[in-house]
Amino acid sequence: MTISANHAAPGTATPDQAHQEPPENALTEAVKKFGITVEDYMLPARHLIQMVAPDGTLNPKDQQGTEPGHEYPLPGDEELLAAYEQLVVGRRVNDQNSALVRQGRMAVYPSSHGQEACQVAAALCLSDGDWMFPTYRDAVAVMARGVDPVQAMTIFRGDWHGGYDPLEHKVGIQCTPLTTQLLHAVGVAHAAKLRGEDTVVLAMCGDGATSEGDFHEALNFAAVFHLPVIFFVQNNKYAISVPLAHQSVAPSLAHKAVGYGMAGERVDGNDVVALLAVLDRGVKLAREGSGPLLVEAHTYRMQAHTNADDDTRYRESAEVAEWRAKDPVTRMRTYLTGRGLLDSAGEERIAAHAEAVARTLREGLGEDVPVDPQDLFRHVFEKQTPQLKEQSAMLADELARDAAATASSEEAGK
Ligand SMILES: Cc1ncc(C[n+]2csc(CCOP(=O)(O)OP(=O)(O)O)c2C)c(N)n1
Ligand SMILES: [Mg+2]
Repeated sequence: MTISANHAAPGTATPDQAHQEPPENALTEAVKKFGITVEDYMLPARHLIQMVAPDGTLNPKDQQGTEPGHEYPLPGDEELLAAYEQLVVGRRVNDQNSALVRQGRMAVYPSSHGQEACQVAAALCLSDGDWMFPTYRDAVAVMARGVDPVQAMTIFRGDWHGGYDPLEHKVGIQCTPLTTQLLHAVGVAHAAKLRGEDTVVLAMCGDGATSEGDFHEALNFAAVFHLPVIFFVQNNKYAISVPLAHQSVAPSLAHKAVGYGMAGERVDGNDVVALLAVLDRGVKLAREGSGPLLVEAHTYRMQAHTNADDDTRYRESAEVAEWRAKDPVTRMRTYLTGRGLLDSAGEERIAAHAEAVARTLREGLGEDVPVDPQDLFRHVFEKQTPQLKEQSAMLADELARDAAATASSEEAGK
């Protein structure tokens, strides 16, 4: 039987219809032009999609992904140069933030060092009206989407709810509770579809997050309601200290898509060219109505989970070294230089831009922000609940008593 992702809203089929083949839809239409079955379209290509090899050379056409329905055009030069600039900025920002943590200017930073190609492609594949739903590790993607760098990093200082306005930028708040953002993403896509808007939503998560219950609910809902969502999974091989093999035995994370009735694809997550090729086409098809897509990017978390983690306790340095040779930034630099698209003047300009962003972060995050503890209770609900009012009053009382005690001990010490 042919699998089809076309679905009427649940409960609308009559008993007779339940035994019929689902009607054709935009996905079956899209698949027709590839000349393959829907099953073959949904299954990931047999090999990872890779366009530029780790040594920076373009793969021969027959090695870029040749199966029908899994061929991707090379992105344009302008997009590739913009991506390279963001890669360099992203790397500099990751390293600057790690230094700010050591200086006590940031509480915590989950670095995406090594994953910058995923971060950049996630932002560049979207149009202005689209939405992005990031995790705690996706600050570079948030920045590449256009959020002010200091605002994007404020959450890691722990002194304010988020730092930026999600509505203004169409970027959800970076979620730490795993996979909650996928449900937010699906909700926004559903609302946009009901309103007849052509918004595409990119929902990000890690490999570990694919074992969460919310992952299942989000994917199933998106497939059943045929929503324009790209689930973008950065498989960086670890969920803190747990390697992927200890929490999933699926043939690949991209294969999980097929069980929900959506397409899955595996991409070299350190090859920004391949990522852009796959995501650009995914966004285009989703906008045209072909439903959700899961893209699994194979990458590697080069540093510890956060500054609170010691990765030498659970992985070998040889493994990290192996991935250093697949670095996304040097790969792209070699590729663009080899094609004559990047010269030393271009490099210098981009490096100066990256340095300016790092300076902005040092200055912006170096300032101490006065914190009002009552902010804990503001912006939670439109109208404060009785419980929040009670808690707010308790906190005010406690702070007043603390202040009185401090004042009297200072008086006694005079
Ligand atoms: C619901 C929930 N359960 C557990 C945690 C604790 N936790 C934080 S990060 C993490 C690992 C997530 O791994 P992965 O999804 O692979 O993302 P990565 O950190 O590798 O980017 C866990 C278990 C959490 N934040 N939320
Ligand atoms: Mg992970």
